[in-house]
Amino acid sequence: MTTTIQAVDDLYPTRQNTSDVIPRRDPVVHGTPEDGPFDAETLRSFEEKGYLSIDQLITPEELQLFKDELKRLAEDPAVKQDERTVVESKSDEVRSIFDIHRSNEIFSRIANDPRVVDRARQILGSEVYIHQSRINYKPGFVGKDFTWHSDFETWHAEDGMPTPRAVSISISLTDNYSFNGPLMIMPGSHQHYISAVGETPEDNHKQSLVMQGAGVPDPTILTEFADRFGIDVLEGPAGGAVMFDSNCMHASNGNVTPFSRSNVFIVYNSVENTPVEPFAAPSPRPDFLGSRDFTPAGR
Ligand code: 6CS
Ligand code: FE
Repeated sequence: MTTTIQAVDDLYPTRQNTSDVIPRRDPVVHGTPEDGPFDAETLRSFEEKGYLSIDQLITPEELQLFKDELKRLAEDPAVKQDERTVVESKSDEVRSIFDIHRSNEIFSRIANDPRVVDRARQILGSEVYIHQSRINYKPGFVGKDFTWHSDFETWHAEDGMPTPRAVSISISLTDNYSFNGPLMIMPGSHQHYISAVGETPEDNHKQSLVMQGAGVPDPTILTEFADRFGIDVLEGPAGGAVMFDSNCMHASNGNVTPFSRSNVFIVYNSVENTPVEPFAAPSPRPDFLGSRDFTPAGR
C-alpha cells in the first residue's frame, strides 16, 4: 500500500542563508461581516493594521477567577516541574505555562467560549482549532522581554503551518500600562514576511521560549519596518483583549515595575491550514507547542 505524502509548496521559506522580505501571498481576513460579531469597518481595519482591541471581553467575576487560578498555578510545585512550564532565566519565577486549554478546566472554558471562537472563525473564515495556548506571567521586577518576531515564522518553520491563516488572542489579566511591558505591534507589518537566516537547532524550543534565537528578524530590516510602520503600544485595562494576525511583527519589553503584566494567549488556526512537516526544522515541536489535535474549537 503506497502512502501519498501531501506535498505543500513552501510559500514562506525561512532560516536559509539570506534574510528577505516576501510579500504576503494570503488574505488576512477570510470571513465577512455576516459571519460573526465584527462589522465591516472592524474587519477592514484588521486587514489593514493586523490587530484589533476588544474592551471588556470578560466579566469582573471571570477576571478574578482567572487571576486566582494564575496565582494557584504559579505556586504549585508540580506545575513548575512540568515540561509545559517555562521559568524566567534568572529569577526562576514562572514565565509561561503552555497548553492550558487542555490541562486546565477554567482556561479550557474561555478558549472554547463563543465570545472568542466566533471572532476567530469570522477572521479565519472557517472552523478553527487551537494550535497553542499559554499563560504569560511577566512578573513584576523580573519579567523579561519578548524580542521582535513573527509568530507565523516560528509556526511555519518549526510546526509546519503552511500559511499565516491563524489568529492569536491575548486576554489581559492585569492592567497593561506603557511601562510594564505591554504588547507592541508594528501596524501593517503582517502584510510582509521576513525570512530569517540560520538553521533551526535540534530541540530549539528548549531555549527559544526563554529567549528566541533562530527566526529573529535581521535588525536592518526591523529598523526599516519600524520606520515604515511605526510601533503601536497596546495599553489597556485587565479584562480587555487584543486579537492579532499570526504574521504581525510584535514584541514586548521587560517589566522592571512592581506591576505584573499577565495574559492568557490562545492561537486559533484554520482547519484548512493544518500543519504538515516543519518547513525549516529537523523535527516537529512537541504537541503542547504546536497541537496536532485539529478538533474544532467551541463545538
Ligand atoms: O514559539 C512560540 O510558539 C511562541 N513564542 C513567542 C515569542 N510567541 C508565540 C508563541 O507563543
Ligand atoms: Fe509571539
